[in-house]
Amino acid sequence: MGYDLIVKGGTITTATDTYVADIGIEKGKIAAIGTNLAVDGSKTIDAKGMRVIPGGIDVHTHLDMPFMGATTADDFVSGTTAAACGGTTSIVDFAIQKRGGSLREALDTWHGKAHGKSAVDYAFHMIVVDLPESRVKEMDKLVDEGVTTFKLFMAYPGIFMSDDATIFRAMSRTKENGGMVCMHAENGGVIDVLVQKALAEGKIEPKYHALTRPMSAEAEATRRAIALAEMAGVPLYIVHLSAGDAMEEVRRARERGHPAFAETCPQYLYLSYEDYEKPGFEGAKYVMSPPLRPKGNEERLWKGLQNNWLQVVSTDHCSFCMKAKGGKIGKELGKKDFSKIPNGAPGIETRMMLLWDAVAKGRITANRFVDITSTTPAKISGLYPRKGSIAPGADADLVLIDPKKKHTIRCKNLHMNVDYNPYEGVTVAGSIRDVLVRGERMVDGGRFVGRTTHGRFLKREPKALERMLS
Ligand code: DUC
Ligand code: ZN
Ligand code: ZN
Repeated sequence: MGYDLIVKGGTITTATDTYVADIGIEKGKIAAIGTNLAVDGSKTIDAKGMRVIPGGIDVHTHLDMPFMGATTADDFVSGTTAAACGGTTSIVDFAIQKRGGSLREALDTWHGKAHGKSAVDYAFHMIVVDLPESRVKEMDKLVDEGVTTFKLFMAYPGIFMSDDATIFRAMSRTKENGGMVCMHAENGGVIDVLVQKALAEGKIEPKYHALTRPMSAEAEATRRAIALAEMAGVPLYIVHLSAGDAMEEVRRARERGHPAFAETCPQYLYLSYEDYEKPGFEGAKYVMSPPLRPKGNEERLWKGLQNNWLQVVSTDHCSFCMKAKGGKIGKELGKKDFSKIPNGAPGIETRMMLLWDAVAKGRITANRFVDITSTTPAKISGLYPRKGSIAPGADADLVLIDPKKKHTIRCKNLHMNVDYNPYEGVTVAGSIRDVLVRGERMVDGGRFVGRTTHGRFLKREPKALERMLS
């Protein structure tokens, strides 16, 4: 008897190689790769003419998250269905510590939100908002349970923001326990002053969200975060980097030998400040933090991706409807005050196709595309080689891209539970045809056919970066 399933004759594309072969799958794992694998009763998927890539890994999502008086439109069911349809087979979502609460409590809450409600495999980061010395040891326990990354904020005073002492304390602990700090790097204190000043002057429209969060507030915080990591002697991962000036800080740190890493997101590559100037309240669709930057900034980020000054593209998927839906408040909350617009935008379903379009346009190679959307995210977050690779023994998380089937992004054809799409009407070069998560079909011919109970919690390995760098 042959394999459970053979993906036949596709162009296998990894972070390093491109070749035509068959992939034999057994018990959800890749069992063999070869030419003309014997079918011998196996089911087959004809992948001729398709690109076969390791499933996308989105290491930055917010599903079922309460934030700024609202709750994200997507929960784990809709968010991970959308992820699968968009070629993403694993996500790392953010659990959030309550001020004064334990990390354990927060993790249990997020396990409850995701367990039995996810189409794709999932892991968690922990957002730390409150870390007195007495709680530091709680981090070790999380690392033991596979929650190895801790997001801290230098922005959102009064909600998430940590002071330098807290950040340094958390970083120092990751040196002991093999975890890593992920940083939201914007100077929240300065931004707060600018926001209050704008509001006092009657500046209430969505564009003031961007105008009160300058690039230099991101660059300064990035520089400070790197300095703190250098003092603690630990690697650092900057999340959702938007500004070219902040990227230069990461680049400089790497050049002097400090292991600093950063992700950017499609919105910073494809959208710009001009979107805030759309008529009426339209600009609210793009209110996220950090904000969209002036035209020209995106060219710097593309250059960063080409040169490995940026290593990952994630989404920061954090969807809010424009208008209230299903009892959930929307962005309209900030109609009279931009600072009350729930921050965030949808992106989990469109990341892979937007980035594949960059391959078609010659901005990045197909191998670099796999590297920044799957392999390096897996390596940095402690999921590699189980995820992020096409190799015997790896999970059979495979995506078949039809590189010739252009399609136009339309909100009505997507699976995210949100009433707009930032890329409405944009035509991209390829389409996601088939998606497997651990050998099980999630998408067939572009249609979702999976189970939203299939996804499993991924316990991640500590010291991921040490392994990656050695
Ligand atoms: N930025 C957003 O836009 N939304 C959620 C949190 C964040 O950092
Ligand atoms: Zn953030
Ligand atoms: Zn985020």
